[in-house]
Amino acid sequence: MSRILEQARETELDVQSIREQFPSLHQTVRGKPLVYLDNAASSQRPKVVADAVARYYAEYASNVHRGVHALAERATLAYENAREQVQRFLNASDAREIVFTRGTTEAINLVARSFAQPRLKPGDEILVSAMEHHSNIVPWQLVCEATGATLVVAPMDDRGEIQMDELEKRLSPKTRLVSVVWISNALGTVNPVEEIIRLAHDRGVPVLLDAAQAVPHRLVDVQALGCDFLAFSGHKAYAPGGIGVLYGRLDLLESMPPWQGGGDMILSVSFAGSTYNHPPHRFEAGTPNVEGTIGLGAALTWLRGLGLEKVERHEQQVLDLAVARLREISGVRLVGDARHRAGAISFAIDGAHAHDVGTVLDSEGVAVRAGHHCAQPVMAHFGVPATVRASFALYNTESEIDALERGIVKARDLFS
Ligand code: C6P
Repeated sequence: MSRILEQARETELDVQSIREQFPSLHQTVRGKPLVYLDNAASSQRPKVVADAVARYYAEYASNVHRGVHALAERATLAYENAREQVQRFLNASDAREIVFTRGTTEAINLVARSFAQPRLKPGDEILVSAMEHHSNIVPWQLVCEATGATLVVAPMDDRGEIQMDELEKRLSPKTRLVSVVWISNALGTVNPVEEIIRLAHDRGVPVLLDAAQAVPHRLVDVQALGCDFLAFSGHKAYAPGGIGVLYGRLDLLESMPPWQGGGDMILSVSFAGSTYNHPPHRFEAGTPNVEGTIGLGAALTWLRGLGLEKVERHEQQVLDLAVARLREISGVRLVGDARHRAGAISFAIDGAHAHDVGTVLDSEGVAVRAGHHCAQPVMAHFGVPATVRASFALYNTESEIDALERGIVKARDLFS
């Protein structure tokens, strides 16, 4: 092989061999080969993750941090090893900065209840953007109701980009936290999070990043970013369901009270009062999702091993092709047109409801999501009740975009 060809291979993702690692991709749906484009909701899982979970069930299913027997010891080691795998994936400086949660939603609620609520007083402000997922809106509304603080929203423009000058204007002496989505699940917009963090930190305001749609698609380095909190879910990043992560700066986690009480989060308990464990255990009350954490560690180690720059480059090619094809289909309108986009595209077909389009695509074996994507304020901004969303993962191919295009043309011809 020539050196040039060899170099090209090294910088490219070997998508075919990756697809071999996903048994679920090799099936027919409604008589057609499956084209799975609902990755922003949940990705498919590689064999390496299923194997790691199966090994736990077959060999050492047990509780953690409790038993003294061999199986419990092995489960505890695997659980804490998964924490270190997540630490390495995020380049966090300390494994104690990794708190296991049920997902992004629980991670944001944890920060809202344990970090924000005790600090907020009437008149204080939490700043979010107009393109947040409901799980980065409602937890803040709940703490605002409880404390008299106000939720402030940085608007977006008609491309679906945050208006940065407006965001800056809304960073006031009353702002106590900025909580923004890195990549929008509804539009695919990639937000300038480095700049948002800089603007907030210049004013001494901490930042939480909702990285649910970023972690599966790009290199995440919490030290380079300098964010104070970061949340993501396993099931969108090739890992099991019901497991997610809150990264938090250690000094902040140490300053936060527990938000749920139970086993494992205590140092001592008596009826006179209890003392609390240190982070991260302080925030992990009760028996955790042991198999989920083991699967998460396996998934992130596998993903990192593939090379996230390669993953990002491949997915960008697939997404750019999808955008170019959709632009050429008359009667189809992209919803959101951000200059930096990753992971997902949203669109509407004139005269057709999103759910009907989704059903036609499903009949062609193409799995997409149709609806408001848990981002109703985004739908309201664009004046639509719902969109069709195609969202991509590292195993999607350019020929799958052909299938998407054929399905969309079929739906357009049927409904218009
Ligand atoms: N978005 C989607 O189809 P959970 O449900 O806790 O794993 O993740 C919540 C969440 C938070 N932020 C963003 C940006 C998200 O995309 C999601 C989940 C899925 O778009 C399900 S609504």
